[in-house]
Amino acid sequence: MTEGILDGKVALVAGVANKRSIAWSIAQALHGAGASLAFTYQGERLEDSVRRLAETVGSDVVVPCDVSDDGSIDAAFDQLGEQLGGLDIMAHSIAFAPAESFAGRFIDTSRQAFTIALDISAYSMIAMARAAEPLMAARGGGSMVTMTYMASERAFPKYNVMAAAKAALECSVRYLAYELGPAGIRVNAISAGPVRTLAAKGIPGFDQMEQVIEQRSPLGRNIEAGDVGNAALYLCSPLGSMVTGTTLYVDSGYHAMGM
Ligand code: 0WD
Repeated sequence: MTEGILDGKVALVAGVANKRSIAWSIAQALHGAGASLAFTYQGERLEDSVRRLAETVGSDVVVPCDVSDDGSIDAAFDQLGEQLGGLDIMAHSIAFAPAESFAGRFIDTSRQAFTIALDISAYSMIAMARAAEPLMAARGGGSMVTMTYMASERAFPKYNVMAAAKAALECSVRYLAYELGPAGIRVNAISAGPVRTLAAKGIPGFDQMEQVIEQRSPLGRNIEAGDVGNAALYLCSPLGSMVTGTTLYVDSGYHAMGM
């Protein structure tokens, strides 16, 4: 049904670590709809695995980009601009907080952990949006999507400083949507239910989060990364043409429940 809907479109996917990454599911959904793909990876550690995955979707545009470093972001987008000429879609699927942030009490969050979590998980979306803006404007508009979690709105034990980072990210999405709207660029977030990825392993009580979804969500089962990929495809394609500044829940409807 969505085959060919993104023919001729160029999409950048940031945040692939391995085949379980949500970013990889987004890449597959966009590729399945006809988009040409480019990837950024965090550092040498991930280069081989990202290159290998990129090959399977016919992409050889694989560029290093450590979002904690402005120089790295500038260099990545210079290279992407040269290689691609423009950009229609950007998927930001990146987050990080020091491991100890998830272990203790939120009240004990250090200034340093707070700064790192907010920098990598929220500021990076602002910086990447700024770098992508001229590439999308050159194509007459575009669509950006980022990944969030409902701990931004309600307290989830142990999610701690990452929850504050996600709240900042969701707020940033609204401001980016407001400022980029006149250029025809849409900006949205997907609030996903728990998905078993590398990042999820670092969150204590992840199993319990999955159990709660099964027991209490309207649909009664956990989501899969592919469900997020499909939602991203909707937001980044003409199907979502008038949708911007919003958070779309892909969580079996759990957010709708009071208890
Ligand atoms: O249940 C889940 N897995 C959920 C994840 C539920 C709701 C939201 N999310 C969000 C995460 O918070 C994140 O924003 O989805 C996004 C993607 O997370 P993921 O797919 O669950 O995790 P993973 O496969 O680990 O990808 C995150 C990647 C990093 O991987 P590792 O595990 O190596 O830290 O973010 C990237 C990196 O590839 N990343 C960076 N990229 C560039 N520069 C940086 C950095 N400094 N730091 C982390």
